[in-house]
Amino acid sequence: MAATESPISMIQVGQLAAVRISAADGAQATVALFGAHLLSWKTADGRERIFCSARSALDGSKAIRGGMPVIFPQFNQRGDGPRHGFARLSTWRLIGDGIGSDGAYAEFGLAPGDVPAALAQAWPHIFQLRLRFTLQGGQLDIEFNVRNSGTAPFPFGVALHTYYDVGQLDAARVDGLQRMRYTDPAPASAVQDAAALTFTEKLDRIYQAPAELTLHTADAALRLQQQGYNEWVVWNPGAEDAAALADLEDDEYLRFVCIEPARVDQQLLDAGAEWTGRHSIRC
Ligand code: TA6
Repeated sequence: MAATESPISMIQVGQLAAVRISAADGAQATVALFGAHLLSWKTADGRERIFCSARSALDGSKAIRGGMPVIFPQFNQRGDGPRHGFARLSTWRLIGDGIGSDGAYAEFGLAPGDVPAALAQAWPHIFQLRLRFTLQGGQLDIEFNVRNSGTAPFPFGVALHTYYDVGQLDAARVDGLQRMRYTDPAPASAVQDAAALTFTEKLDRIYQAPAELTLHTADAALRLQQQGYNEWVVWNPGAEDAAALADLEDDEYLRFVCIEPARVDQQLLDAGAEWTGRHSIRC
């Protein structure tokens, strides 16, 4: 691909407009403008690394089930707005693309005018978000930036709620969490004894984060790194909760694990200040 050529093309997924980012070596990602939501990431060998439910809405009527939902400005119910925030329910703008030394990239932006008024009511602040996906070979980098463009501090939480396609859940394990403290939704905290985290039943944990961990799938190892965030959230709904989710096939929980760099509690960002979280996934 010539250096001047754009790495992106516009496509449609379901009823959603999406951006396909193609690196020169064959790596490819698809990002819906609705939510700036990563729907697919194929490493240069052509393998899909991301899970997206066959039953997901793809029409903007509700959040996409799978991929990489962008959680902002609140994690789950830790705020007064919609669960997991409005970013995954708003249509972002494509604000840039190109090819750099780290690979092909596309960048998306969200500002108050892009957010449906009813969703923004509980969090009426002046902000700018930028989200950049950069890919090449077996690596995907995601940079999230929030700027407070208003005149008063505001609180925010953030997470990249990534659904990894693990092939078979019983083959998945996560290394790097031994001796790490975690909470599940119940506030009590515990320390992980096991060297590896495996998935035998519903699991929903928030770990005080080491900077790096490794997800082993049926046939690959993915090194996950984060910078700027505070936690890793690890989630699989298990059989019972999966069956209660209308936008997930009953047996699809057997194919994915969510691992999310996160800042689960809302923290203040000063007027005029910005915050950047970096996440990199290497296969
Ligand atoms: O990140 C884990 C979590 O907060 C879980 O508690 C779980 O319910 C999940 O997110 C999915 O949330 P959603 O709103 O997408 O159904």
